[in-house]
Amino acid sequence: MLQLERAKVNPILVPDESNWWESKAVFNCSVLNDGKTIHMLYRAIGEYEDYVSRIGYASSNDGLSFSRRKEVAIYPELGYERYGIEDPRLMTIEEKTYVTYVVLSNYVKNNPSISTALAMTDDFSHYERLGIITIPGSEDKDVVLFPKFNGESGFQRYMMLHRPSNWVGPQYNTERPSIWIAEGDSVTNFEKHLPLVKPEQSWEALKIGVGVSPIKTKKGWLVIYHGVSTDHVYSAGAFLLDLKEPHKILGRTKRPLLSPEEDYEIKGDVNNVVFPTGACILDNKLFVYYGAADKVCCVATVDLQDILDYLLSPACSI
Ligand code: BMA
Repeated sequence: MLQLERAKVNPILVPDESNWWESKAVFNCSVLNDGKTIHMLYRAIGEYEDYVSRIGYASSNDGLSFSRRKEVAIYPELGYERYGIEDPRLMTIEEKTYVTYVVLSNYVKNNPSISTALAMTDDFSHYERLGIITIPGSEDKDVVLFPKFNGESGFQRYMMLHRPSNWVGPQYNTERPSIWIAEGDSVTNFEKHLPLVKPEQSWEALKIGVGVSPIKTKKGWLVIYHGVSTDHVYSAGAFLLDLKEPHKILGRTKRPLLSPEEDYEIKGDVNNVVFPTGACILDNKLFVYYGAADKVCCVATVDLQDILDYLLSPACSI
């Protein structure tokens, strides 16, 4: 059974009490490796009363040691962002850097409805808002876009994975919040939504959601995701999609690759959470970045070839 190996230096980012907006919690970090620098965006909490999230920026040369910028990278600015911006996920599409992030329509404690927005950046300092990209009322988060997609016909399409929590029941052909796939003619306009991956095992029985933007490998699109059990334990798993026909699942982990075990994953602002939100490849190793217990940022690694072989082997489904 394959497992991700936690970095010895975990947690790699902890709250900074001297910086108000990230003084209580820093978690759910996403990364982008541009070949020179590993850029990171992470969710930050500076107070518990309203629990409004902001997004911070850090960078690294080795994927383990990150230096942070003092200023907030993205703060709630527009009307639809007012109650917090959460869980940034970075991706490159046609050489441009995008970030999806969750936006709330009300304070966390007032049971807000949830959407996901998209922004674009050239420098990780300025973020051009492209608006909400999910369907109103779908309670949609865990949204990532594919890097670039050439379909069977060679026709260029944009593809998205998302998790609309409200799309459950017979009319949606899924009993639990599932990972959906959609196609679009631009990065902001998606259609042809279909359920792709549904909860199957006990560790993911309550709901599942994608963690990181699909990683293009020789064997297929590698996707890391999270699953939540009925007792609210968050774990990480993976699946592999066909390169040309991403609606085809080539392999999927039956058991989690990482579950809460360490103190920093078991105890925090929300206990028992391993929430993968970022990944990059360094020296043929897959670095998976995750939020632990909604409190700190961590990383765990696996040999890229090993995880691909595993996903394509019978061992994966035992
Ligand atoms: C999800 C999101 C994440 C969070 C996780 C565990 O629904 O809100 O930001 O890390 O729950 O609490």
